Amino acid sequence: MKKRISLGRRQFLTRAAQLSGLLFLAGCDSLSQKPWFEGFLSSAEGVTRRVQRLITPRKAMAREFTEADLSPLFPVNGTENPDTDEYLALVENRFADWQLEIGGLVEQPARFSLAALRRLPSRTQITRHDCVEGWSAIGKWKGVPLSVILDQVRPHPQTRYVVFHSADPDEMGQYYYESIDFEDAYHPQTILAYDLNDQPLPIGNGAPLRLRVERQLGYKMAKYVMRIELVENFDSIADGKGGYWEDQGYEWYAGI
Ligand SMILES: Nc1nc2c(c(=O)[nH]1)N[C@H]1C(S)=C(S)[C@@H](COP(=O)(O)O)O[C@H]1N2
Ligand SMILES: [Mo]
Repeated sequence: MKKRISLGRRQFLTRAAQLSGLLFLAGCDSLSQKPWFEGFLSSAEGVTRRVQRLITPRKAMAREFTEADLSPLFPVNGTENPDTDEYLALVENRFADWQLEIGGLVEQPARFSLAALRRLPSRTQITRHDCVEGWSAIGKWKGVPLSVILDQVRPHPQTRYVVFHSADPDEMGQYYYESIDFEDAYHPQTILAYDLNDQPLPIGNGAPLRLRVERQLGYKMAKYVMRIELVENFDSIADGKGGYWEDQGYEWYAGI
């Protein structure tokens, strides 16, 4: 397993600055004028989420591309295979025994097999993925809108966040996790994807299910999603910052 190395906040900011520098050097005028770029810079500078929301309307759709724009190969980044006994057993049976579990502050906790998820309404979108490590790629994702799942489990009124728990632990035993708020959870492009480029999601890209939340940076898009938990706050989850990388200093709101 490729290890996830913590960058730390200083290094993260340096990377962010390098990335913006690279874009300028490359003469990416069109990129640098895009709202994601402003959002990225302002988040790196610690501008509050409220101000960020004034800059980038959250209801806006992320740009969608065409088949002709697809990257020849969608990269694998971070964990390449969770490599735990539990995960390897699921792979062995081609995820026939896998079930997505949804609980927390909901009226109707539920479990969905992969077949059940595939029977639900789906959305397909061709979007660009931007990683803070300095690469982007365009891929075609198909999956079930998160809103469809949320409607079935009926969140309690005090619920504020949706947390995604992944199958991959780091060398300290801390599992990857991420979270989004309800505004993003009900956004039409927020999907739980089971296909990439018309094929079942490869292990490297998060099989059998990964989150796509298209107006945010790559680290928000949890791969290997096993369990979804609805919460009012992050107090009881890991270091309480709402995500694996957030616990190490990354911004929680990674809007682009
Ligand atoms: N479970 C899990 N999800 C994850 C990661 C990871 O290491 N583990 N890496 C994140 C980062 S930083 C990026 S850029 C994307 C990479 O997705 P890809 O491997 O499909 O390119 O997944 C994100 N989601
Ligand atoms: Mo990333």
